[in-house]
Amino acid sequence: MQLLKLLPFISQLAALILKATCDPVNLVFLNNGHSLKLNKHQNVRVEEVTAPCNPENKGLLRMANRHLEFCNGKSWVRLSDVTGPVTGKSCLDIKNRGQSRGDGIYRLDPDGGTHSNAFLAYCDMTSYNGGWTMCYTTDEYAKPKTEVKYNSNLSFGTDGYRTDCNNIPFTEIIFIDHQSGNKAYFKRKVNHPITAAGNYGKRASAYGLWTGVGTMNSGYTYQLLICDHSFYTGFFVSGYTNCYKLCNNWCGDTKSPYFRTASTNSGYKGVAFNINGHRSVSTRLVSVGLR
Ligand SMILES: [Ca+2]
Repeated sequence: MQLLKLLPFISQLAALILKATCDPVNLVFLNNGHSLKLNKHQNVRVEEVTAPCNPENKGLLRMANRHLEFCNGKSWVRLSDVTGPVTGKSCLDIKNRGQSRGDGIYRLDPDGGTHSNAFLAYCDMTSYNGGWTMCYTTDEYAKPKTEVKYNSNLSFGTDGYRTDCNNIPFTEIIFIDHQSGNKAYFKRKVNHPITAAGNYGKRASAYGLWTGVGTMNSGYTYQLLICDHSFYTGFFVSGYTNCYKLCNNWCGDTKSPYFRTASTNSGYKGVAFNINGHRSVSTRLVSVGLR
């Protein structure tokens, strides 16, 4: 009975903690199976208890060794292990530190220091050994310079997913075609990381040549554009045909494979994944990520 009395107070403390660390969590306050209305600014305390974790105590919270734990019906689980997303400078940083929990949402803080400017991002921790900070999913346009807000209602793999890739250092870029499941990534030949911030609009020669890996024509070396131009926005990879492209000048390259989202120009609509994109192509859902 004492445990049941504690439950609403315990739950509210958990709600406060979860609200501070992890937005997409909803808690329902229950006492004897009935939902409770709690007073504002109510003080709560979690105590160390000796209750067993069994199906009857599922959802119960306790303090143990100065950590908050909850009962999942079978065993006590430390809340810090399951709620607050892992934080790192990038998805690759999290992976390299051995803190990957697989594909999913993580908290990124590219400039380190205080985490007050950290944000949420989807990390692909499996494709080609993982560590990809996924920047956007779109079937048309994307503006990675300014569309940087993660929205939990637009999950990765659905049109509109976004996060802030501007300060993610990378030497590799991945394109995922959600229609076919095909993936391709490109590795900068000079193994020196760049960031999108400060590099928008440069001629592709600024980053040199890239090697393609995955489902693509291996007869090409590739080039990268990072664009925020009225003609084209977003990341853009295409073959190198003895000419480095600009965001609004694609070297008249009507042969090599393109990996791009839609141009605002009516002559270059659609989304290209491993087909020539110096023309309008069909629409398809793609994601782009960096590591
Ligand atoms: Ca920071």
